[in-house]
Amino acid sequence: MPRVFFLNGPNANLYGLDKSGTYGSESFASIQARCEGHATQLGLSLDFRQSNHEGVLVDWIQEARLDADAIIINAAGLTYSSIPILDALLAFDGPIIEAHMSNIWKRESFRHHSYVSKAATGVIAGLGAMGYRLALTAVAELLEA
Ligand code: DHK
Repeated sequence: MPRVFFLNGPNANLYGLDKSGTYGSESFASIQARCEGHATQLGLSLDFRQSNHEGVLVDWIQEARLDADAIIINAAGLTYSSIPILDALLAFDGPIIEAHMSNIWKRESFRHHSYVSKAATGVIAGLGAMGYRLALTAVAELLEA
């Protein structure tokens, strides 16, 4: 069964609690559970993780080189600053989907430049948690191709 790492960056654990409402009302735990259900339907083994720490995310991306066939990543605020995350992603051979809950291009200009995009196979943004499930579908199809 193909193995997918779904890596979430800083503050993703606050989805559903964020008072701005930018990320909707669904909790991170519920989003994770729905992704796990969708992955099962697609025949994917999903490892869904979140960290507030850049180095932990780099370690997980390096782990994926040995243990995963594809990566889905929402590096959250680190998307716009982290060359270490970019370098780790560039060392990964399989498909990489960059996912964002919000449409980052509709937001502040500092969110318009993504380092993650330089390594991503494709980008999904602005569709909330549905985009996460679409990312899983994309990975399933890319791994079949
Ligand atoms: C999530 C975050 O935490 C922000 O820092 C990004 C991203 C956008 C999202 O839309 O999922 O700018």
